[in-house]
Amino acid sequence: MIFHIMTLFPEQFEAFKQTSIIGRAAQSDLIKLNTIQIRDFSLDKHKKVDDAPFGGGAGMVMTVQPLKDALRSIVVEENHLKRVIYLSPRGETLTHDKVIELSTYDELILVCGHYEGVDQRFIDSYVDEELSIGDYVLTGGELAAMVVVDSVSRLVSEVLKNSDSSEEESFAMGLLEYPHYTRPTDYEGKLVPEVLLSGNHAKINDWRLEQALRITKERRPDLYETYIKGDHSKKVREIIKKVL
Ligand code: 9D3
Repeated sequence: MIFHIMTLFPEQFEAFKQTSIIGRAAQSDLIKLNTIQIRDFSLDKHKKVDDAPFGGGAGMVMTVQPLKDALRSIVVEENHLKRVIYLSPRGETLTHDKVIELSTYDELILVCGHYEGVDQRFIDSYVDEELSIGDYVLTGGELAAMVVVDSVSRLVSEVLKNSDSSEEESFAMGLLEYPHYTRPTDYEGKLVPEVLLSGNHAKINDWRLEQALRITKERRPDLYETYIKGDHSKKVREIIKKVL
């Protein structure tokens, strides 16, 4: 998968490139991260990329020309399925299902806005969808783009590893995770639950499901209600009844 990131701050992606799972996956050619400095495409003599909003108001708006030319400079491989995404507080919120959907593209073009945003005509002409990462205010789209790259690329790497761990995962399964323990068995008098030391894997799985149900019921009653309404085996229904 290839991620093209259009940004005024490509340097923000340097550490991310080297240390994230892309850092490792990129070695294996599974994931490529390509940053594009939007300012390089400004035809203005001072390399200006923004201007005052028509109609007045605070802040500046990114102009169409550098964005359009930066986008046109991106070469997408033949037969590759691509999608242009503008990171924006007005976008649909990123969820696990959306991450799965995005993982089906070959190339994602992520446009990071700054200032008050970009000229609406760029969005109307070139953007396939707008994405937000949640209801809080960031200073620009860069961190949001890194969230998209991280979540999508780890899924892509995992699928190609053919690992089943994604099915076990909380948002895939619809439950929050059970608690984890490692050495030592006694930390300042706080002991590891005995069942985890028993070696009885059927019992351990039941215990973990019960814990996951309890924590989900307490912290995410919305996820809990959806989960218990679903279809389950006799064993799982038994554990649900115990937690109810
Ligand atoms: C004054 C109105 N503001 C809208 C809430 C203006 C504004 C705030 C922050 C315009 C742009 C931004 C920068 N944010 C992003 O680019 C952004 C973002 C976010 O702020 N929250 C969650 N997801 C995203 S994705 C891109």
